[in-house]
Amino acid sequence: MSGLFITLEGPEGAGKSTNRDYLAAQLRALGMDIVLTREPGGTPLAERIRELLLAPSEEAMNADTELLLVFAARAQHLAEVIRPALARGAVVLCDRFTDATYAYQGGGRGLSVARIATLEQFVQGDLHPQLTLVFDLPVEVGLARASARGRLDRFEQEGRAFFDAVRSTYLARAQANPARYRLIDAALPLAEVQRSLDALLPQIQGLHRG
Ligand code: T5A
Repeated sequence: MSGLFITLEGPEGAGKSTNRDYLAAQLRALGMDIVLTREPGGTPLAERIRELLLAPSEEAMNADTELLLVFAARAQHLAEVIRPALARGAVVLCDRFTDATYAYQGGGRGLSVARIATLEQFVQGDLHPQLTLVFDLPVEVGLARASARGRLDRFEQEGRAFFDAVRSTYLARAQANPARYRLIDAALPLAEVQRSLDALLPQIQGLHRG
C-alpha cells in the first residue's frame, strides 16, 4: 500500500463532512491525489445499505443486524474504492470508518468489543487508517447542529445516554492510541477548527511521503 488512509470521526454534527471537504481542498492545492468518501456508503451498493441503516422503520433493527450491515457496506467500499485508491498512491479521506462501529455499535448499542474486532479482522485484515481526526464536541451542541437540518435519521433519534457513550468511546480510543488519533475541538468556530487542520498539513504530507 503506497497511499495514505485518513478518517474523520466524531459524534453527530461535529463538522466531519464540512471539514473533510476543507481538508481535501487544502491537500489538492498541495498537488495531492485525493479520494473523498464516506461510511456507511461510498459505492452505489454500500449507499443502498446506508439507506437501510439510516431510515427510521417500524421494525426495530436488531443490534447484530446493524453491525453486520455496517461491515457488509465496508467490505464493498474497501473492495471498490479504498483499496484501489490506496494502491495507486492516493490519499483517501473517509468520513467515518471502523472507529464509528466501536463508538456506535460498541459504545452506543453495547455490543462487545471482541465481536467488533473479529469482524474488523475478517473484513479489513491489517488495513487500518494511518491517521484519524476525532472532531469532539459536547453532545448537545452536535445534536443541535444536526437537528437544525430537519428530519432526524434512525441514529439521531437515539437518547442522550447513547450519544454520551458514543462520545466517550471516541475519546477513550483516541487517548489509548495517540500515535494515530488527533483530537480536534469541534465546538470552536469553524475558522478556528480549520486553522487546526492547516497545522496538520505538513504532518499529512510527511505521512504520505512515508
Ligand atoms: N454509523 C456509521 C454507525 O453506527 N456505525 C458505523 O460504523 C458508521 C460508519 C452516519 C450514521 O451512521 C452511524 C453514525 C451516524 O449516525 P452521517 O451522516 O455520516 O451518518 O453522520 P452524521 O454525524 O449524522 O453527519 P452529520 O452531517 O450530522 O455530521 P457532520 O458531518 O459531523 O457535520 P457537518 O459537517 O454536516 O456539519 C453539521 C452542521 O454544523 C455546521 C455545518 O455548517 C452544518 O450545518 N458546522 C458548524 N457550525 C458551527 N461551528 C462549527 N465549527 C461547525 N462545523 C460544522
